[in-house]
Amino acid sequence: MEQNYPFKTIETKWQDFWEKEGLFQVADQDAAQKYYCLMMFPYPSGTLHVGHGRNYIIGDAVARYKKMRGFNVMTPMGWDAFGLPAENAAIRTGKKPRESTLENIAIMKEQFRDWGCMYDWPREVASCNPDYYKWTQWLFLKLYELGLAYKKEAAVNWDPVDQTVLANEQVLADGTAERSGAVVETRMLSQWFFGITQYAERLLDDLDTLDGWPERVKTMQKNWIGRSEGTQIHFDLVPLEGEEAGQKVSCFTTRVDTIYGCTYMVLAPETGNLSELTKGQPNEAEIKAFVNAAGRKNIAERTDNSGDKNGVFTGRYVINPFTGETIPLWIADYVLVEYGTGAVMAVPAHDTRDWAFAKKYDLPIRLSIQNPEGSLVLEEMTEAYTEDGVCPNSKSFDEIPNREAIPQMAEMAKKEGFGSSITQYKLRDWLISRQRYWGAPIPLINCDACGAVPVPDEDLPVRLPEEVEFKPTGESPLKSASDFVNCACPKCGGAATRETDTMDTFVDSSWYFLRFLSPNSEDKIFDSETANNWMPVDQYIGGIEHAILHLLYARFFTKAIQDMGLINFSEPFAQLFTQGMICKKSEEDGKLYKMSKNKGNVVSPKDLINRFGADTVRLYTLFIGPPEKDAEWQDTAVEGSYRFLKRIWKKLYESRELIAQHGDAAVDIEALDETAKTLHRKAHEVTRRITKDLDGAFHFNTAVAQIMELMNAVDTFSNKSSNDEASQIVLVSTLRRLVLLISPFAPHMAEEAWQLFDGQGSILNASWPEVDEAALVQDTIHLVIQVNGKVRSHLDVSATSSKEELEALALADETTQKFIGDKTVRKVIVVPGRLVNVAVS
Ligand code: ANZ
Ligand code: ZN
Repeated sequence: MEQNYPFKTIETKWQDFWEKEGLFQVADQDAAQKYYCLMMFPYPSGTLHVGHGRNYIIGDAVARYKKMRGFNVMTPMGWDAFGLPAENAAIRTGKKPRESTLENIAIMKEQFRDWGCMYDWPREVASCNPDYYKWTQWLFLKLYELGLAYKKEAAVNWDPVDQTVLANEQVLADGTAERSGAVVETRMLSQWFFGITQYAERLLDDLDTLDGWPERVKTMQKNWIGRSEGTQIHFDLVPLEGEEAGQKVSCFTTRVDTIYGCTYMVLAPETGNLSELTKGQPNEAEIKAFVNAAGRKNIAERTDNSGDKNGVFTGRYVINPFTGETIPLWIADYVLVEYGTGAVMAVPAHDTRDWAFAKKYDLPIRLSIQNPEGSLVLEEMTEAYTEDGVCPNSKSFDEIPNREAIPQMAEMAKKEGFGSSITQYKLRDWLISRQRYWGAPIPLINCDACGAVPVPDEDLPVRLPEEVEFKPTGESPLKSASDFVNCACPKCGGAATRETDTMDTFVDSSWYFLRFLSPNSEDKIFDSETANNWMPVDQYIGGIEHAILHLLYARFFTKAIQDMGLINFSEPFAQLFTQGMICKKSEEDGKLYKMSKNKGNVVSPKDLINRFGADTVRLYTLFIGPPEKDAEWQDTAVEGSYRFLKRIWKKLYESRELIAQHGDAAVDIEALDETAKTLHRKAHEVTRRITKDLDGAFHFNTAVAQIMELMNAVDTFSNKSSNDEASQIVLVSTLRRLVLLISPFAPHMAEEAWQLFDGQGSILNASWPEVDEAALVQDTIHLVIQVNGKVRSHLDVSATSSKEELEALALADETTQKFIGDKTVRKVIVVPGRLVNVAVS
């Protein structure tokens, strides 16, 4: 053993060892006592900073801990390797996306190794490899067969910077693109969708079964799915001369109770048959111009309650089926074509947006809810009344409390055939086609004779052509790759063309956890039995930014794959942990920002690992604060972790002969003096607390603090110990325990130290230390004695002393007596087990 903590040699040595021994490799058949520990697989963006490291270091600590607890830990790693950055770089530099992606993967793999993060590398997958995306395409075709993948003309989010459409999930609340930051526009385009809405109810209901998920994430998903109970009402369209009667305009409302106050109806600008509907109207040109302008605005802008509402009259009328009244039909930009039926029965008296619109365009307003006091007067209202009340002006429902009116009115609509109760979801189908190159090609062929024809299974994968030109035209290079585009129709053999859209990369990451279980399977996507045995993932770890997108899609895929009969479970992730972000002060403005290249506040792990070692970086990362919270990285504090590890090392070095002598000799509690007993008790107390910290929760920071306390106790002991054999054995046993306890956090040092005790093999194969209840029994306690709130004396007293005994002992104490002097004792406060305060005056 070297005297000075030789972290460099140790770390290289053990990283080689772990790799050679494949210590984190599990076999398919090890699923009994399984623990599937998964970190979200990263996008290979290049070099990782210490902020990224948090996720992996947490995961590695969990995996190591669980392995020592006797679990068969499955902890695979791979690459979410398709995506725009590599393609954008290709446009800038000409370097092929595959090349730069593979380079980045190599760099990041090295970084994982440098951190001491161990994975089951033989299970590695990269979503950009043909043997992976073959199965992404295969899944697409299965969904297509089931009617869950389809193409439709739709109002879509268009990102003018990245030149591609985006899923709703990829557009932020302020209407900008999550990735490029561009203001997103609305366009009508023919696109591929996955029918996630068919799973809306299950995705919502099953959230209740996810006890191991943070409430916050479940709430976000719930809101995103957005279940709404309401009524669908069909209004008759008043026919123009020569037009057929019987056309209907349907709307979705959650407030059918207000229908007697509906004074007009509004359509979304993107309504399909709008031009037909408004053909020949005197203001036809104005309508066209309005529709175009609305398309250039984004959804957030259009639906914002406080924003300006714009519209135009269609020249047409509909009939309110409840009142029989003829009311005008308008178009307004606050109505979304994608929600409900894309039409709204406007009730300006009771809906804020309708109120603003009616005021602006001077449309009639009628009260249909009266407040409980009966004090609402239309002429005096300055805004919509959106609360509950009773229904005035409502014919047979007159004066009924409005909440009771809702089911009754829906019932009537149903009976009369002009409506029904329905459940509506905010969730939209998942738009998956991207007009970009670096993704999995959609495996369909368009034939003039046969229409859309799926690529036969035996022809998968549809490979991405590698020799394409990357030009800043905003068009996918696939479009101009004629070898790729032109093909024979699998059905009739005639000339046909391939789809040139690729799939959203979230498709790739929606099923990778299943591929990890059968990474080399060539003839099927994965082995069902293996999947059933190993799934669900026991612990999933990743960023909160994936609370909606990735996690919802992965849940959807799991359910769809279950419905294909390939698996017998319906949720992929039993426990979810979302770590907080590492922030750092920016050099520019001194403010705290999430660590990122853009902010110029990135700390590279490389320099730190060179100076202090990986164990220091790991320990600091885990100690920095509660892992679910954001934390500030402080370079100077890293040294603190380094000093702590050096201190442990020094102690081990000084004790090397004792360790050699006593190895794992058992502690005989009866033989211990008080000092030795105290250390022994501390070691077991700390074990109990750390185990608790790691089992239920992810309290790494308090676990590390416990280890520091234990180390303090070791030092105190060394100064006071009587150094008899029993005391030596306690010291060795405590050090042994400390090494085991710190091993998930500082594994390299722990492995090296373990050799002192054991002489061979990995500490990962050792058992996590047990807690001996007998060691915890405390027969003396340390009593603090205060006089008038100031600490004046200490006493070691029997742990079973009663309050009265403690009071008596304190007052009898000589030092205490000295401080009381000739003053009078007014009051004695006893905190059992800890403290006595004597108040005198
Ligand atoms: C009449 C009404 C009266 C409404 C009233 C509200 C208050 P949630 O709860 O989010 O589901 N709506 C329906 N489809 C719409 C669309 N495509 N674009 C914009 N708004 C739409 O909201 C349902 C309510 O949102 C519906 O109930 C409808 O307005 C509006 F005093 O109908 B309501
Ligand atoms: Zn054909």
